Amino acid sequence: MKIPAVCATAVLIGGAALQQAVPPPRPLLPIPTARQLEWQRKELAIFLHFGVNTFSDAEWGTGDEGPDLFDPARLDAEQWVRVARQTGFRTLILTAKHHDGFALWPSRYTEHSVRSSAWRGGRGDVVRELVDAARAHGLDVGLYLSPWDRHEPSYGDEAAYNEFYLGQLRELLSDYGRLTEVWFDGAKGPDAVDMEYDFDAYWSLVRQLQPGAVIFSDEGPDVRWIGNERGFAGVTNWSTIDRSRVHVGNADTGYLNAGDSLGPDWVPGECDVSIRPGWFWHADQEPKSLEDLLDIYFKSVGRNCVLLLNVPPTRDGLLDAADVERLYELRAALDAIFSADLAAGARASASNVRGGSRDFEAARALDNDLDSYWATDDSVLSAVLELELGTPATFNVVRIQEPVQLGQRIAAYRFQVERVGDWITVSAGTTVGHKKLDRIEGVTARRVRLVIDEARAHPLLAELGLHYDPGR
Ligand code: FUL
Repeated sequence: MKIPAVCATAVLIGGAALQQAVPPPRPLLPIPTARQLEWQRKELAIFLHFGVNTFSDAEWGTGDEGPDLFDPARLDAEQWVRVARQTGFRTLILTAKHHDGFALWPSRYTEHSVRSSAWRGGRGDVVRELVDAARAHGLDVGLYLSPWDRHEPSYGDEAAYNEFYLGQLRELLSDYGRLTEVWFDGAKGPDAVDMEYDFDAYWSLVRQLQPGAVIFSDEGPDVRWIGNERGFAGVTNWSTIDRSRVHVGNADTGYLNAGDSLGPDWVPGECDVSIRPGWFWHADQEPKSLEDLLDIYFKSVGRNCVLLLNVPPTRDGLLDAADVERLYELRAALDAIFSADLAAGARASASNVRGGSRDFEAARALDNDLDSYWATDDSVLSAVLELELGTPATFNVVRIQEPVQLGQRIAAYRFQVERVGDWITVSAGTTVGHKKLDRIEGVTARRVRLVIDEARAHPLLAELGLHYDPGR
C-alpha cells in the first residue's frame, strides 16, 4: 500500500513557488490488514470439493466409507491448477477433510486417510500434489478442514476432539508451505450439540503458523460467509460487521449478506457457490450456464466480494470437461467485457480536489492503479466526478472502486450520462467497496459523471471504468 506521507501543491506567492503540504486522507477505521487486502484484490478462487463422497455419490458422507473407495486413478493436480490459472483464478481451496472425516493427506492422527487406500499404493497425498502444482504455476492454496467429523471416535468429547482437530490442523499448517486461506465451517453432528469447537484455539494456531493466511468462517475473523450458497452478496455490502453479533454455525444470514455500516470489525464477504447443483461431483449433474456464472460474477465480485467457485474433481481425479469448458467460456466473456476500458484517456474533473493537489486530482481515478485515488477535502461528504470522453462511447457496465485500504466510505451514489444539457441517471447504488459493477442498458454518451450523495467520511475513488458487454 502506498500512502504518500505528505503531498505538496505549488502555490504562487509574489511570483515565488512555495510548497504547501496537503496531508493525505486519514484512514477511516476499521481498515483491512495486509492479508485481507491481498485476498480481496485476488477476487477469484476455485473451491475443490473432493473425497470419498466423490465415489459414493454423496454430499455428506457418513464416516463409514471404506478408504479403498477413494481411487482417483488419473488424478492430476496440474490440470486443476492449469485450468484455474488460465481462467483467471488465483487461489485453490481444497477440502482436505470433509464431514465424513476422510483425510486427503496421510494424517498421523487417524487411519481414515489416503494412507489406508489403494490409491498410489497408500503413499499418495492430495494436499501435497495440489500445493506442488499450485506453486509451480504461481497460484495460492487454501485448505478446508471440517470440524464436523463423522468418523473420528473422539467426536463428541470436547477436550479430546479439539485436541485431535488441532493436531490435524497443525499438520496442514506446518507441512505444506505457505497457505493463504484456511476455511472453517460450523456444521455439527446431532450427536454433539453440546460440544463446542474451540475456534479461538484453532485460529490462534493459524496465526502462529500461517500469519499470512486469512481465516474464513461465518464471523471471520478475516473473511465472513456471505450468508447464502448461491454466490450472491447483498446489493448493499459493507466489508464491516460487528463480530460479537455473529455466531459460527448460527448466524443471521441477512446481516452477513449486507454487512454493517457501523460495524467495528473489517470482515469482508466471500461468496461460495458451486458450478454444479452439488458441492461434490455427481455423474448426473451439469454445470451452470455461462449466463448464470456471469450473473454470479456480477453479484459477487461486482458487489465487493471474493467469488469462491466450486469446481469438483471427478472420480478420475480431473476437473470435468464440461466444467472446464464453461470456465474458459467465462474467462472469454469477462475478457470481452473488461479488457477495454472506455473511460481510459478521458478528461476527468471533480467538484472538489483535496487541497487542490495533483496527487489527489480526478485523473487518479482513471490511472488503473488501486493505490492512487481521487480524494476530497475532509469536510466534503458528497461530491461529483465528471468524465469528458472525447468521442461518444457505448457502454453497459460501470465499474466503481474505492481504495479500501483507507476504509469503506461511499453509502449512496448515482451514475449519470449527459443528454442535451440534462443529466440522466442510468444506475444508482449504495455501497461500493473494492469493486462495484453495475450492469445497465446500453447507453452512448460523451459526458458522464458519478455523483456521490452520501459517504461515511469524505469520499475517495480509486477507479471509475466503463465497459461494453457484447453478449447482452
Ligand atoms: C457447508 C457443508 O456442509 C457443505 O457440504 C459444503 O462443504 C459447504 C461449502 O459448506 O457447511
